[in-house]
Amino acid sequence: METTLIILKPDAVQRGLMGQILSRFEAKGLQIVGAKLSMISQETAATHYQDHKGKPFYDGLVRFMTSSPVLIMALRGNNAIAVSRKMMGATFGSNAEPGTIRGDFGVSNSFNLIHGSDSPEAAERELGIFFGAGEVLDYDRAIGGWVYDLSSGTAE
Ligand code: 3AN
Repeated sequence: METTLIILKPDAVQRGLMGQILSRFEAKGLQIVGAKLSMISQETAATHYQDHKGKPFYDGLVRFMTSSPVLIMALRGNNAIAVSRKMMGATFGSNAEPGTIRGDFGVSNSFNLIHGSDSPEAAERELGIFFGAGEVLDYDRAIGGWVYDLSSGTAE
C-alpha cells in the first residue's frame, strides 16, 4: 500500500469544493489516513516547492499557497500516487480532461485546486513536511474487504 500527500489548495477551500473533491477520493476507495486544515507558513511552502525555486511562477505560487487555509491529507491505497494523479488531471485547469478534478472544477492555470505527490520519493518527503509523528494513522475500514479483493492475503 502506498501513501500519498494531497493538498486541497486555497482556491478549493475558498470555493467550497473540499467536500466534492474529498468525496471523489472516498468513492474511489482510497483511505484517508491523515487530514488537517492548516495555514501553510512561508518556510513550509518554500521547503515544499524547493524544486521550483527560481522559476517565473515560484513567488506567485508561494503567495497563493500561503494566502488562505488548505486541507492537507494523506491518502492510502494500491498505487495511491498514480491513482490520485490521474484523478487530479493535467496541471492546468484550462487543458485538464473532463472527468478529472482539475478538468471539472477549474479553468485557471495558477489556481489549480489540488496538489498530489508525483513519486514515492516525493510522497515520503512531503508527508514528512506536513505530518508529524502519529498524525498519519493505521486503521482498518469496515468496507476494506469490499474495496479490494483480500482473498489471496494481499489487496488485489
Ligand atoms: P503538478 O502539481 O501537476 O505536479 P508541477 O509539479 O509541474 O505540477 O507544478 C507544481 C505547481 O506549480 C503546480 N501545481 C502549479 O500550481 C504551479 N505551476 C506549475 N507551472 C506553472 C506555471 N507555468 N504557471 C503557474 N503555476 C504553475
